Amino acid sequence: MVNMFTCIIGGFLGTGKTTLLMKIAARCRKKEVTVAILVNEMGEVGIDGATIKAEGYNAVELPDGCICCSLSGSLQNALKNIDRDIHPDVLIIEPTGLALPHKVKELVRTSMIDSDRTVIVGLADTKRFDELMANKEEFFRRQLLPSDFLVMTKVDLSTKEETDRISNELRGMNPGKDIVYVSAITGEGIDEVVRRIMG
Ligand SMILES: Nc1nc2c(ncn2[C@@H]2O[C@H](COP(=O)(O)OP(=O)(O)OP(=O)(O)O)[C@@H](O)[C@H]2O)c(=O)[nH]1
Ligand SMILES: [Mg+2]
Repeated sequence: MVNMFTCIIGGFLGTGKTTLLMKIAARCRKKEVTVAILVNEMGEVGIDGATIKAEGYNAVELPDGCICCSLSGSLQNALKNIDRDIHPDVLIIEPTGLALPHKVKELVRTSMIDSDRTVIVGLADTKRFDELMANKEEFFRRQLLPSDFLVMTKVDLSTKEETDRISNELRGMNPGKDIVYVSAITGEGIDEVVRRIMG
């Protein structure tokens, strides 16, 4: 049996995680790559899960808690069920915007599922970068630190100069990491993200 690989989409609340993962899933579907999506939400009503299912994807929701802490056992059970029942080529995990992706990666590693590779994509909202740096800098840094590569989302909302300035700041915080500019509106960067995830 071919093993699946896993992609964790990290990023603060409202950064564009669900929007990007739907684009990734659509690209995979075109290539006949099977995708399952595991989405963790804070509230009881799973809005993201419902949106994803409405598009016809295999979606598993873990609502009302955080998969990197209180729901870690539920995450590991869900992973085993996905591996057994769906066994996708690619599993995309969207943790809550308050989760630390390296903890999720460790839980994937110790869940004993057949995942060959786990990639962490770290999303930073171009439009809200300055606000987050002003108010939540330490958390923001910790959240992005374990990323294999970074994505600046919503670049359609900023000028090229603004985007480049933010990109320089992000690079300063994460030396040596590649940064992909992405817009879900224009489609910029999405193929590049898929290429990097698929390896
Ligand atoms: N202009 C623009 N808006 C975007 C882009 N990507 C996402 N958005 C919008 O940003 C908002 C948040 O996007 P989501 O994909 O729900 O963000 P999220 O990170 O999944 O949010 P939570 O799950 O609540 O943490 C939505 O209104 C999206 O339509 C983009 O590239 N450009
Ligand atoms: Mg979301």
